[in-house]
Amino acid sequence: MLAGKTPRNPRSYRIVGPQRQIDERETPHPRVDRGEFGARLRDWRKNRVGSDPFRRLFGGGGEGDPKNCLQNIMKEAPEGEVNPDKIPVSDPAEMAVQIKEVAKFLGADVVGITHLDQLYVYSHRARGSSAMGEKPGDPVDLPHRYAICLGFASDYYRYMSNNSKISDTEYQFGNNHAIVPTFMLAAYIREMGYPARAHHHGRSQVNPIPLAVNAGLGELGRHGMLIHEKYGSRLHLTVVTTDLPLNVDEPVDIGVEDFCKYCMKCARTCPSHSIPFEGKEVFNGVEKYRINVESCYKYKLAGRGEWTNCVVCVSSCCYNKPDTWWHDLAMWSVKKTPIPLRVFVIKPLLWIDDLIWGKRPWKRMKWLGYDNAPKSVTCNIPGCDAKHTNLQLKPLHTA
Ligand code: B12
Ligand code: SF4
Ligand code: SF4
Repeated sequence: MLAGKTPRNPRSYRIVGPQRQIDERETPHPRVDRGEFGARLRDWRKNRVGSDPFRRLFGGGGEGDPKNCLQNIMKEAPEGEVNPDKIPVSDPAEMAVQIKEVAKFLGADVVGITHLDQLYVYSHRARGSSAMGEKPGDPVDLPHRYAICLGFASDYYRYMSNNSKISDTEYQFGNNHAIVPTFMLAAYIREMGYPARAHHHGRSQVNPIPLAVNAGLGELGRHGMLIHEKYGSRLHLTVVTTDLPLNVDEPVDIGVEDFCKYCMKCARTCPSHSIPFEGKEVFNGVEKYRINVESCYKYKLAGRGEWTNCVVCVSSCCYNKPDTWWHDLAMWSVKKTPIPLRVFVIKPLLWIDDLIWGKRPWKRMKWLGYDNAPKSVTCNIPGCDAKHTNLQLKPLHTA
């Protein structure tokens, strides 16, 4: 059992017992690949990429050449050497400022730094990487001291077209778009003479969410994701781990804990009913909200060639708003209100949210020849004669 470093005052989760490192082979993607969530989902994962050339750019089995997909290429990219000519660092606070500026220059929208808690490093790899000399099942050795957490914002409007080819393209692009800046930041630190490793969608040895919460990027929401004050959950997360001396940030309180108690908009809009209306639960020594991973994953089957990644909970979340003065004002008023009184600010804000944005936020959109207008879909479950549409809110058959 490894000791975790509990940062000061994280409100959205609580360590209540001993934690252990997670073996990446226990996480959902390898479980689906092993058929643990059923043969249909396993086969879908192998063949989910259809005939759309834009979708094929983002990989994922089936048609298309993996060499046309950045994510696949970067899985096998070798890590460069650490420059032997080390640049001395006399002021870790100044270096943290510089690193954040470089990360933003390279393309990150938000950056925070925390200690690399070994509890959030996978104990073993599920997949190998020949470039890194790693085989599936190898133990992970990542002795770095710091985790630089990067967030890359997706487009608000394209996500609001959920679930469609447009929101799917935006989501997939985000995964790929975050790879190059993360790779370059790690390379920059190695050229400064310090070890550094990039963890992104192509290859990651860490769970970015707890690290990002501890680094002050946001708080953990009821839907199980990090919520940022300005971008909500439409942030793709990556991490650079390193030994470069850096000052660390503290967790933030942006009111997520209080909102999630009363709001439940994600739980109401989730088409597969995977988000709990109930309270938090304890898993691996941490008390936090936890979604039903299996039903969420199976809902991907409902995409039927139109989309592969549901983002309904991301776009429904009341923190997901365009960059406007009134969103800043709402956030400011919540943060300035003492915790016991927040309910009096939050309840009216939630009422306004439903009134203006709707109980199930969604936008019609046409883009690059795609159109997300509701259309009927053919159900491929034998014997089903229900009329389904691609936007149907009731659960589709996904088993
Ligand atoms: C496998 C996976 C999935 C699976 C399973 C999700 C899951 N909850 O495990 C499926 C396909 C269902 C999925 C769905 C989605 N995913 Co996903 N997914 C992952 C992946 C690759 C691994 C997650 C994992 O290890 N889960 C297994 C265990 C650890 O899960 P768990 O115990 O339920 O814990 C979850 C949280 O509570 C938190 N967590 C775990 N331990 C601790 C400890 C502490 C202290 C804290 C605070 C949090 C925390 O992390 C877990 C992931 O959500 C991560 C990237 C990564 N390397 O971690 C992205 C990731 C979590 N997914 C992401 C996104 C955006 C999505 C989707 C919107 C898109 C989609 N449809 O695919 C949905 C949203 C579903 C949801 N409400 O969570 C983002 C979240 C970004 C953010 N702002 O937080 C991530 C981080 C990818 C990235 N690099 O940006 N995903
Ligand atoms: S991604 Fe979709 S199905 Fe999964 S939890 Fe979010 S809303 Fe529900
Ligand atoms: S939609 Fe509401 S309950 Fe769900 S994560 Fe966002 S604030 Fe929390």
